Amino acid sequence: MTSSALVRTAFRTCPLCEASCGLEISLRSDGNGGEEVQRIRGDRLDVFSKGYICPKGSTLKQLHEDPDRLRMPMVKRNGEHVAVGWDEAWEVVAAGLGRVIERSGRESLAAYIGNPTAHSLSAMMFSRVLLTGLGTRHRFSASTVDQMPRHVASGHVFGSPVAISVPDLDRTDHLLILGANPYASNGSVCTAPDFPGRIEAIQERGGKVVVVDPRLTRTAEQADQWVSIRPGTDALLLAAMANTMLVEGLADPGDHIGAHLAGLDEITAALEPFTPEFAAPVTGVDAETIRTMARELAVAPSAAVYGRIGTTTTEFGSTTSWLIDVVNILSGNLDRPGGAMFPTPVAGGGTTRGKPGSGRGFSVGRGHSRVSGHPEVMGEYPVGVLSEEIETPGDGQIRALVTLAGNPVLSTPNSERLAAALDQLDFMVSIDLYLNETTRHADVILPPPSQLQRGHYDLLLLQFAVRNVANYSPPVLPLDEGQPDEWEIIAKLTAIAQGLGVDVDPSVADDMAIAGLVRSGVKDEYSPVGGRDVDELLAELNESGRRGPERMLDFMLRTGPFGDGFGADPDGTSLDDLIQHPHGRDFGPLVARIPEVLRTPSGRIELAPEPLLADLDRLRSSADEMAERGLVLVGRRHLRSNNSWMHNVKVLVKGKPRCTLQVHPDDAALLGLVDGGAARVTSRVGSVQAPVEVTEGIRPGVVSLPHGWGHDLPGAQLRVAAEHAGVNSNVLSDDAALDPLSGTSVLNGIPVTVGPAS
Ligand SMILES: Nc1nc2c(c(=O)[nH]1)N[C@H]1C(S)=C(S)[C@@H](COP(=O)(O)OP(=O)(O)OC[C@H]3O[C@@H](n4cnc5c(=O)[nH]c(N)nc54)[C@H](O)[C@@H]3O)O[C@H]1N2
Ligand SMILES: Nc1nc2c(c(=O)[nH]1)N[C@H]1C(S)=C(S)[C@@H](COP(=O)(O)OP(=O)(O)OC[C@H]3O[C@@H](n4cnc5c(=O)[nH]c(N)nc54)[C@H](O)[C@@H]3O)O[C@H]1N2
Ligand code: SF4
Ligand SMILES: [Mo]
Repeated sequence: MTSSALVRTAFRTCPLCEASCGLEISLRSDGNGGEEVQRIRGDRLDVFSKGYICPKGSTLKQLHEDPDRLRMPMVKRNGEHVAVGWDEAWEVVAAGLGRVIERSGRESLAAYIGNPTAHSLSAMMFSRVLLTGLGTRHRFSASTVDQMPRHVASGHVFGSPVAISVPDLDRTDHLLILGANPYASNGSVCTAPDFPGRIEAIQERGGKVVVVDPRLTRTAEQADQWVSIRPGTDALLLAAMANTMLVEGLADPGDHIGAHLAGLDEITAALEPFTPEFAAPVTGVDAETIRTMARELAVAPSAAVYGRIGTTTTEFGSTTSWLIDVVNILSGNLDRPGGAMFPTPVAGGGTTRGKPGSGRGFSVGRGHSRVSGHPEVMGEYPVGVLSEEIETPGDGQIRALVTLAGNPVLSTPNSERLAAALDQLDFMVSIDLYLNETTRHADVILPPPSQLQRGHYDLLLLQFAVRNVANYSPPVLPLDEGQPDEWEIIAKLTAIAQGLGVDVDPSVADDMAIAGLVRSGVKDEYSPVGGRDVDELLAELNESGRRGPERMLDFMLRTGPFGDGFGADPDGTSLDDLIQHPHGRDFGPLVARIPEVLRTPSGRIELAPEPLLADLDRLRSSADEMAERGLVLVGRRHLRSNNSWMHNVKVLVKGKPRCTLQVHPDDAALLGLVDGGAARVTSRVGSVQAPVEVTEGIRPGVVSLPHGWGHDLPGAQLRVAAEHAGVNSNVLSDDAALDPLSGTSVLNGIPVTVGPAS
């Protein structure tokens, strides 16, 4: 057999973005008794993605083989990172954390959980273990530079922060997209492989697609209508659309919703001032366009409103997310085919556990951040306050930080301040694949295995999928000699932080976690295993010999809405069942879930929750000031990027530089900028220099820089990325600017001044 002979084909869900495409991976012999990846392409038989793949999917091979990807722990000695063995790394971690806990207490520990946590089964399952084990309230994550406003709105309206409706893409007749560009991002908080194809299918069946965005994106180009909006003003646009429906008698939530709805009168009154004429000068969208958008949405046979990053990372992020629900409800489109529907996640999620139809509801503020007093939201604080919590002396000052799959130095606001703050820490440990802009500050970096060396199930993202599907992928390649699995690293770090010493077996934390999971299932009288014997269930789970995330997943699948219920439904699913289905299992289109999905104390949809209603006053009184704003900065994404961390893959970064400042020709003339020249962009907190790209595809008064660049910082080890460094747009985003309801940073609509670079 030659070294290139095909050995086998493996199937795996791509973990790189939220689209969850199925991959077909051909493996050949590596000539040393092992296997290597020959080729990756879309899996045509995948029940959800049907062969779709984007240019990033095939780079799992390059990521696995990247010489810069860490294979050994790194310890910082005299300012330089050196590779060490695992035992030695654990010693340094135990000493470092131990010292800080002894001197300053557990409240001086902090954790930052980054985005790829959502794309790793290990990290999803064990980040909770870590956060509980650290025993600190200083918890931060990428959620507060992302989707937290969506959770807050859903929490208030439906009673659970994960009761999030998604557009029923495959059946809708009318799709209104605000602040999302799925042709670049492949969709977010709406899991839909080949999102572009699903948009085109709406048009092919005679439907209409409208895109609201300050930039003429590829999605807007494909759409039937582009509505160019002034950044940060979507809440006003939506309020005026809702106002139109109410005033013109077009508002009809439908019989299926009506009986379960509270707050219709309150919202009708509260929206009265938000006429299209009021919204027009602020949004830059004329009143007649707003009215037409509202009418078309209300009369379409079915319609759905969908908003993402351009709506959440703004100063009215929560209110905008809420108004999306309001418009979906008033137009009669919530919870019906072709409208905005709630998925039924196969591996039981927050909306399929506990008593159906009502619950404790949602609240925030179980604590406040020490320095600025921002309320806790979903157990965490705004990442925008991380720097001040490190810098400000006093009780509870952060002295040690754990990062898990995060790169906050590039991804969170006022980056230069954060980078300086990280240097003041007594100890920092990062679980990460790379020595990058953030982990260069760490005393220890603990590398997980590559994506291809881990099992996978999209536990989080399948909760937001446009079909009810399930797909498990076993590891494609074995672990390297001596390499712990990602969950073992997290579990061991947790145990060490708890003072259990460096010799602790990660299985201890794992066994505790699975027992806790089973106990909570047994305690839930609505679970198929409610009231059953914990030990008996554990014994049955253990028959497979599984541990770690796979054992937990098996339990969640079996007790989920399609599960075998440990005997209750012999035809139901389980991890064994999914292993028998390497292309996934399809449990069909979304189904109506009101009222059972609700978790509000009233058992109703709370259309007019108090905190959001109150925020309408802030919106109204900000309108004049918003209308007068000068030049503002927004972000953007590119299909070949993935936040900050895939710029070390050559095939993705080759070609002309993509980290450019987009400027409208009118502004370019006014500001003295030329295409290909350099601009200086300055905000309240920072200043960067970027190459200018003059384009008609952006609204006058708006400039755009993508985030996740700026790979020229000393101490990182990203050889390819360093040659395509770009600039970090988050040097400009203001850590003090946030949506007060969710603590989410304002990353779009940042006031800036721009001129030629001197
Ligand atoms: N290729 C690629 N895919 C990705 C990622 C990536 O970095 N690269 N990141 C992943 C992640 S973590 C996420 S959260 C998702 C995000 O997914 P999307 O939300 O689709 O992200 P973007 O492509 O940035 O689209 C946001 C759009 O909002 C517009 N916008 C900015 N300000 C405003 C505003 O005030 N109002 C309106 N209406 N629009 C505005 C921007 O011009 C931009 O076109 O993408 C995921 N997928
Ligand atoms: N200006 C501006 N800023 C933004 C945004 C924007 O639109 N505009 N978008 C925001 C959004 S939506 C998000 S989600 C955040 C992302 O913010 P972060 O999550 O902080 O940053 P990422 O760039 O995703 O970096 C991920 C890190 O995880 C590591 N990593 C990758 N895979 C794994 C893995 O499997 N395990 C482990 N342990 N580590 C891994 C990478 O090496 C990298 O260090 O950025 C936000 N920042
Ligand atoms: S769209 Fe997302 S999930 Fe699909 S191949 Fe590309 S990166 Fe992977
Ligand atoms: Mo994100």
